[in-house]
Amino acid sequence: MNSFQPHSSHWGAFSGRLENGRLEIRSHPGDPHPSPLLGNIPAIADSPVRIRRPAVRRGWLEGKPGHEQMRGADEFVEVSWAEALELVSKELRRVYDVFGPTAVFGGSYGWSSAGRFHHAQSQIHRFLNVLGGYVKSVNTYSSGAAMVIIPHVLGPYDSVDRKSVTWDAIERSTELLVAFGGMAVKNTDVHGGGISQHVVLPKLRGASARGARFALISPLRDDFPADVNADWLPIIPGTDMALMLALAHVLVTEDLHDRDFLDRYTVGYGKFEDYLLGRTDSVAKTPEWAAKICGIGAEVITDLARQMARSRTLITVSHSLQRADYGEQPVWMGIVLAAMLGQIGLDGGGYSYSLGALGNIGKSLLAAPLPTLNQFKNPVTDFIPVARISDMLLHPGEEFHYNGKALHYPDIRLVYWAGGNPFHHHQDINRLRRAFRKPDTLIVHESAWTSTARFADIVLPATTTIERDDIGAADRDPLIIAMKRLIDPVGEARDDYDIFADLSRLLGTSETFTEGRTSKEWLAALFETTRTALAAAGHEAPDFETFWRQGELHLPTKPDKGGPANAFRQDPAASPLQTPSGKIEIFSDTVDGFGYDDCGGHPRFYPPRAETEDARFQLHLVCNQPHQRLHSQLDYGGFSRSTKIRDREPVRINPADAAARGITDGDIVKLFNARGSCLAAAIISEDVRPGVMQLATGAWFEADDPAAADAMCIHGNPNILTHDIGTSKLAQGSTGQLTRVEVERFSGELPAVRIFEAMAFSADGR
Ligand SMILES: Nc1nc2c(c(=O)[nH]1)N[C@H]1C(S)=C(S)[C@@H](COP(=O)(O)OP(=O)(O)OC[C@H]3O[C@@H](n4cnc5c(=O)[nH]c(N)nc54)[C@H](O)[C@@H]3O)O[C@H]1N2
Ligand SMILES: Nc1nc2c(c(=O)[nH]1)N[C@H]1C(S)=C(S)[C@@H](COP(=O)(O)OP(=O)(O)OC[C@H]3O[C@@H](n4cnc5c(=O)[nH]c(N)nc54)[C@H](O)[C@@H]3O)O[C@H]1N2
Ligand SMILES: [Mo]
Repeated sequence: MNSFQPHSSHWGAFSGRLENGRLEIRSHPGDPHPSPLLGNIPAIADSPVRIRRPAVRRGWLEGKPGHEQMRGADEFVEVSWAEALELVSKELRRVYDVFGPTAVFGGSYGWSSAGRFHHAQSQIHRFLNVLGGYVKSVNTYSSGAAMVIIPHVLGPYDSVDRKSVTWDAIERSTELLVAFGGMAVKNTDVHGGGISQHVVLPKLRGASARGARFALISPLRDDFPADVNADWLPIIPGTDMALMLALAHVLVTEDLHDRDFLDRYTVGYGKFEDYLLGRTDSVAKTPEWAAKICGIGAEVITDLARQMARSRTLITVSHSLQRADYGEQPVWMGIVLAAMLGQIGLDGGGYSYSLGALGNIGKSLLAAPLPTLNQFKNPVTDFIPVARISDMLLHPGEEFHYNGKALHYPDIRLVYWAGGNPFHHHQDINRLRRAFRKPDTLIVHESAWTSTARFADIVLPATTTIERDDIGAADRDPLIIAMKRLIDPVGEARDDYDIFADLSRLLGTSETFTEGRTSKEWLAALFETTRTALAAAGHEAPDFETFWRQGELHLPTKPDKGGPANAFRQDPAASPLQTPSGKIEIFSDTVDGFGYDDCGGHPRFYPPRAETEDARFQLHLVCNQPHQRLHSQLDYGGFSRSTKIRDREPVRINPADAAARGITDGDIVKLFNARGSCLAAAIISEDVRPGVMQLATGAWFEADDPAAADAMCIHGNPNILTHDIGTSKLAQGSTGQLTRVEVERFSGELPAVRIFEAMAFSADGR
């Protein structure tokens, strides 16, 4: 019998062993609430969709003019590693020599895998930096709007996000938790880098048992755990600003706002109040005004505002609220509401951004540095906000606005991706397909034939974590894990590091890139930073070999001092916030000075964008995170596939909307709007507000006709429907969470989903 070996993933620590050719997985014994996502892992070992050999797209290989138009519809030719590396290195050399590093897009956004050394993002950025740099992307799909607005009004994003109100404080002191966008436990299954203990559900239960109450503001009832009794306010998607303003309106008109707090800790409240009460635009933001917009009754709003003023109240705003048109506004307005309640910095009260979005947010900070690979410095200063990728590829040289600057899109010739899946994560896939047909060359490292790999010119097969040794560690997770190789590499798959090391040799940059180390030597070297820091602070500090033998190591945590908000509350002059005024900016002169028509000097309600008014498409589609996988990762895994119906991604619809369209449970339906369409399988559910449908992200995009300009996704990827417009000129964040659609029963012949099958290769024939 083989013994179970420790390992880790973004969705939990676990151990595994290969027994009679089958991969067996066990959750970590210290995890109180292990994630069902572990059920996706065994398929890694033998899925036909794994990439087994390097492959090159025929059109690219033959180099005929116009061959780019065949991207995504062409055949692939398998080649040897030697030939593949030769092709990649020559093409890199050509582009760097002829066009320079500003013609290389290496942003390569994506979650990659857990593991501190074989972290694909770190590896590709280090590799490209040594070669001369690359055009990068800034911010994330997760939090594109918040990362730009929060520093203007509350302080550096990191200090706000990382030092949020803790779960311990919530369990101890919160009386009312008002969750804009909810707190779906499925989201806390994951945390980037790893999570050895899933505590959110037990903590919520603990707070509930003490008598805390919860207000769930979401179009979906299951955005809060069912056994933690929350009041569900089923809001119309995209309208939280109206509700928040009305809550503020009640606080002012009933004199429930904390004037002393506003005077002492904030700037610009007066200008905001003029807007709130309608002195500047003749529209008072009353509960009656809001009710018509957000679908929550005026009495319910008034009552909630009163409860908020009476209780120790924590306001949370989810990532999802800002992954939408004008997403900066609700993030900012949540801060303003909390300031009006005057509880920022009190135990279990105030404001917390994105609490409940990821499993380690709200846990204690670590008192030791994590092992981290140095990516070196990127000499190129050109960048795009991450979700502007199609704009960049389609409109080289064109001007765009971002955070007070007018910038220009670079002219990209080569795109290199490792550890991300743009054909999962980006909006308006039909537009993305046009954009990805523009550059000369697209190189992708992948472990499986994802939709992105199928769109590439050169595909290099990468190992997954279970095929290599690594160190597992994550922000706010107290366990470092010896991630031991569980299976041999599948096919000819190689580690990203070894691929980049070989390419560096061909390109003459090997010494700098590898520093002369093998992977195992790198693990020991990276671990040493953490060991030294632990030893210096007098903590247990085993050497690498001992750690590797033991399988895991507990890291010390910092005592919970309540974060920066706490010190600020005690003495705002001695511990100012890192904003221009040192205070909470309810009005920001900086943002106002940018003069944007879509993000002004104080939070406000912007009417829906014109395209959402198209009378043909009036159902709201919520495109949220999937409960059955992490994004698109391991969509071919057992747990993810067990949730599909007739091989399609499930879409939920309210009974009234289904009945009006003659749709019954389990029907294959077609969702469509002006940008595209997809098939999905209907689940009829009262947990979805009327007028709203919900289709999770992550089903691998599969075109009905790969050559067609406007393809239909036959599998159920919502990004064929979402629009590709930034949140505002301030942040240019992704707005993928929400879109508008119509739906009908699909009556045509049902095309088979083939995206998880083995690729067919063309015989070489060159
Ligand atoms: N409509 C809509 N779209 C969204 C969202 C939404 O709410 N609505 N959410 C957005 C958000 S928040 C995010 S974070 C993004 C997520 O978007 P991504 O992070 O791009 O999604 P993943 O599926 O995690 O993609 C990671 C890819 O890396 C590969 N990979 C993993 N490990 C390795 C490795 O070691 N080496 C190599 N070479 N490859 C590896 C995996 O196989 C996978 O294909 O999606 C965004 N897209
Ligand atoms: N299981 C699992 N967990 C994950 C991920 C995953 O892929 N799988 N991805 C992780 C990542 S990268 C991130 S960034 C986080 C994302 O964290 P979030 O962005 O917060 O997560 P979502 O599930 O996209 O959205 C949460 C809920 O917000 C609600 N919502 C949508 N629009 C509105 C609105 O206009 N108003 C209100 N009030 N509510 C709205 C939806 O009902 C949705 O279920 O999740 C993380 N957690
Ligand atoms: Mo994310």
